[in-house]
Amino acid sequence: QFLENVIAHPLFKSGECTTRFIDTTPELFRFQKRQDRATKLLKFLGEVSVNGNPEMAGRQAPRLPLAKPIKPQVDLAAAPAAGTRDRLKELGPQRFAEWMKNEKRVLLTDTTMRDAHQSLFATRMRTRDMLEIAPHYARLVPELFSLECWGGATFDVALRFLKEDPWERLARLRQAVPNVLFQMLLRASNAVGYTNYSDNVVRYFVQQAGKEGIDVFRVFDSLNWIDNMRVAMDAVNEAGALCEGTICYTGDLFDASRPKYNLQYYVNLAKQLEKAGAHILGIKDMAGVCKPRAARALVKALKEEVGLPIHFHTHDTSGIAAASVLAAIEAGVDAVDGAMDAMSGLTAQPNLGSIAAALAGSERDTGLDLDAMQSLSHYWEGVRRAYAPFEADIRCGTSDVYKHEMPGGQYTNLREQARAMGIDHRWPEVSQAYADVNQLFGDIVKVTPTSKVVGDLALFMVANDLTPAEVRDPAKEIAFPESVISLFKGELGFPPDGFPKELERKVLKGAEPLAGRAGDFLPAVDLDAARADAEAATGRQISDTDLASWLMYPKVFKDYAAHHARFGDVSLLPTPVFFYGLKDREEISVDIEKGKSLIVRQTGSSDTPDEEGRVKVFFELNGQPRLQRIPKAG
Ligand code: 3PY
Ligand code: ZN
Repeated sequence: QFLENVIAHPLFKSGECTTRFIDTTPELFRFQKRQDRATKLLKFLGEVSVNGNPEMAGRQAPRLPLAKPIKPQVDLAAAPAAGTRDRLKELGPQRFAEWMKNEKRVLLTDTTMRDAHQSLFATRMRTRDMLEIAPHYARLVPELFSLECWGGATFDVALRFLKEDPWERLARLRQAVPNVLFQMLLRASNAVGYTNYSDNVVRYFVQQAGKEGIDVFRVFDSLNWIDNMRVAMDAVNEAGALCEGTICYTGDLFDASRPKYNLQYYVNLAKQLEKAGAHILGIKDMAGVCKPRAARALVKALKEEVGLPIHFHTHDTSGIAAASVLAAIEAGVDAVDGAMDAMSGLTAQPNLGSIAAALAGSERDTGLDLDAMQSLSHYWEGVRRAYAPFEADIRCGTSDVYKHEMPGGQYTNLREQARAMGIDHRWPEVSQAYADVNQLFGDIVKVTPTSKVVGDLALFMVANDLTPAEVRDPAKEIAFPESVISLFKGELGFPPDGFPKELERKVLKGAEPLAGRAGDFLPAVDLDAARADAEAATGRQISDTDLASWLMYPKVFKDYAAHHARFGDVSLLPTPVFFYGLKDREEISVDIEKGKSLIVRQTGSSDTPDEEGRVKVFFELNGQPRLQRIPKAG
């Protein structure tokens, strides 16, 4: 293994190692115990059988066994037709954007693998469920504009809860779908995190994402502060990818009582984004509050005032988002987002199949095969059943969204947080408090991470029975949540008119906020030192993508690495087995690498723990009996 370590070492690869390389590089002698992947997975399966997946604590499992999702019949040996990715390679980003504008048909993005599950079931969709259908996408719907399949909350949820490597997800998906653009959501200086990172970290992250296969970066800032987007946008341009500079839509264009978010506000932002190097202009209606009339007026004005193709994104929380999408299309929008039928509606995107059907035969026909979309949706219908415990108990659209303006991706999470705090039954108060906090903060854009701060304070107010007047009152002592203090310091940036001064004084207790962009104050991170720290913390060789994960979430990455060292690559397991465990006599096949499968069957377990508190779980692995002794928790 020494030789393997030498060959894999970054210094060796760069050809910069000297004759003292071996003496001065102790990690070359750090040998990992030879992996026995099968044993690790059995250990995990035993653990879930005996103690349950910790992710399921307090949740109700669905009725098992679940029917297998039905995959469409497709000849996977046939090469996929050329798609938008081939076109981007041929044209480059500038000319690709021109092509978009000249295209008659409406271009469609499918958000199923990112925003839809982020919004419907707390971002829990696992790589395996995406990978099973990815090659079918490549062959059935090559006319799609893009697959939004990465970024946003998927990055940290993959590591934190699913114990999967998001980079591995990207690489595997990329291999399966070579022809359609991959799109990610990037929170500008917050990258895929909840706070501003040093500029060189943001650059490094974008560079890696570009290298690993992201073609379209939807870049937004949670306060619509364009200066806070430049580093990320420049990095996207340097990576040769498509930069979708994005404005976040909030308020109501036609509400005269909130003139701050009028047409001119958005046109100004769009012009700044065009100048800052965007190839595409994104309109991100993260809460789904852009009513049809507003969508029409906004797209019309932006079409007149900027030269970029426009991409509209909304959520169906209100129940009428499809009307907004169709209005945007009538006004000439170039691309729109939706989710496959079975993953659409409610807090997710409107229904892609229905949008395509509504346009079929019209001048702006999407060119997509409706039956093919249906067959993909059938698959998702089966997949979604496995995630039932993570779904919010909502069954209908709600016009309440126009009042609270919660992003679709936050709604289910906030309800979940309220549940965890035992104030679930006070949800109408939480939703009112959310609207109140927005006003306390000066009517701001609410999207990750500012939306999280608003949610934190809303929960805090309800849990502590605080009124907005009490929060504002300088005489009333309040221990504000950390995130609120950070917001008022300016660590996420500033709204154009700043935060309300009186509350700022109260929250900061007289301390001054940052005198500019957080990125100008955060020192550059020494990436070599960070890599060494990550190696010391995890005991594993840190790849370039591992380093990016470490830079985003050191603690989460460390825990993930420990889980991986103990249980191996659990992303390979079928979803019901990952969450609910194997039932006795249930058999699964796990492809641990191309052409190498494990056939695992759980044959039984001891009813009572032994004197050391361990339960015996019996398996058959490729026909051979295996035993795991699992300490019973609690
Ligand atoms: C995210 O940043 O994850 C979002 O989905 C914001 O809408
Ligand atoms: Zn969204």
